[in-house]
Amino acid sequence: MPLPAPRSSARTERSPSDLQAFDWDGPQLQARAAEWIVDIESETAHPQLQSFLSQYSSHWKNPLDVVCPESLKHVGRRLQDLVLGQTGVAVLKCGAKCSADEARLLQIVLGCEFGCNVTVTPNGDHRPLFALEAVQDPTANGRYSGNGLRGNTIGFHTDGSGIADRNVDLLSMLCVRPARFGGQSRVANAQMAYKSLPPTTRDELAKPFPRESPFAPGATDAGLKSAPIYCEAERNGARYLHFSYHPQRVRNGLGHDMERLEAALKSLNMLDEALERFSCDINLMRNEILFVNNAAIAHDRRAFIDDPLATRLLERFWAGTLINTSVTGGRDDQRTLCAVAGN
Ligand SMILES: O=C(O)CCC(=O)C(=O)O
Ligand SMILES: [Fe+2]
Repeated sequence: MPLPAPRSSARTERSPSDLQAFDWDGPQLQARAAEWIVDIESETAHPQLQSFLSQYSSHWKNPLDVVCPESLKHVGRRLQDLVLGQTGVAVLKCGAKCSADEARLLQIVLGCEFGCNVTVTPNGDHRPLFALEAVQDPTANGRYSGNGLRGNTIGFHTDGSGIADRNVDLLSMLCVRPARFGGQSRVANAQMAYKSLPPTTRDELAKPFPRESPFAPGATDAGLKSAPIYCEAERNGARYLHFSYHPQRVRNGLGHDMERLEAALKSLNMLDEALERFSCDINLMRNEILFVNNAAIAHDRRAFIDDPLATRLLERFWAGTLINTSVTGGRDDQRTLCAVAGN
C-alpha cells in the first residue's frame, strides 16, 4: 500500500532561503512549534504503525533484531532534517493510545536512524535506555553522579561532555511520566549564544577545557577528557560550531589552575548567561520524545517536585559513535549497538 505523503505543516511555508540551520532565539523557536512538533499519528498510516508496534513493543529491551519499517522511515528522515539541519530540536508526539513500551520502541528505532546506540546504562537495569528519575541513591550505587537522578537544577549542558570514549551526537528523552510540579525541559541555541559573545570570550572558550567525568567524580588525574567548549566543525556540508559543555563538570575540571581560573570563570559565566538568553522551555508531556542535536544545542530542565505515588520518569537515549572501544572499560556499563539497517 503506498504511504501517504508526510503532512508537513509550517515547513512548507518557509522558502528554502529561509531555512538557515539553528537560527532561533527562544521566542522564535516557540513561534515555529508547528514545524518541529511532529505528530506520529498524522505522519504514518495507522494500521502499519499499529502492527509494527504490537509485533515489536516487547522487544524494546533487546532491539537488535528490530529494523525501522518503511512506514516509519520518513518520520526518521523528517526528524533528521529538523535536528541535524534546521532547528536542532524536535518533539515527536507518540499519541495518547501508545503504551510506554511502544513509545520506548519508537524512541530506540527512530534514534538509531541517527547513528549507533551509545547510551550508557547501569548493567543491573537490563535495559537499553537510561532512566532519568529522582532516586534515593543519586550515584546509582556509585556509578554515576549525574544530575538527572535528582530533582534539582542542572544548568545548560550537552550530554557526554566529560566522557572520553564516545561522541554523543543525538540525545533523546521520552517522557513516561511528567513531574507533579516543574521539571520542564529546556533547550538553548548554543550557536546563537556564541555569536552574541565578545571576541575575547569566544577565544577563551575555544581553548581546551578539562572535564570531570560523571562516572569518575572527583578524579583529578591527567586522564580527564580535555576539549574546547566551541570548535568549528562541518557536517553534511554545513558549518557549525561544535559545542561540548557541562557547567559544573567544566568548572570542576579547572581545579586549581590559578593562571587560568579568573579568565576562564568569567567566560563560563558569560556563556551561561548567553545560553539563557537564547533558550526556550518545552513542556514535555507523556508519550512525547524530545530529540536534540547534542553537538549544536544545549539542554537543561527546571527543578521539580514529584508526586510520591507517580514520580517523574524520562528515558534517555544517545546516538553517536564510539571513539575507542578498547578503552570503554567500566564493567558496570552496558552498551547496546543498534543493528538497524542504513546507519
Ligand atoms: O531530567 C531531565 O530532564 C534531563 C536530565 C539531563 O539532562 C541529564 O541528566 O543529563
Ligand atoms: Fe543532559
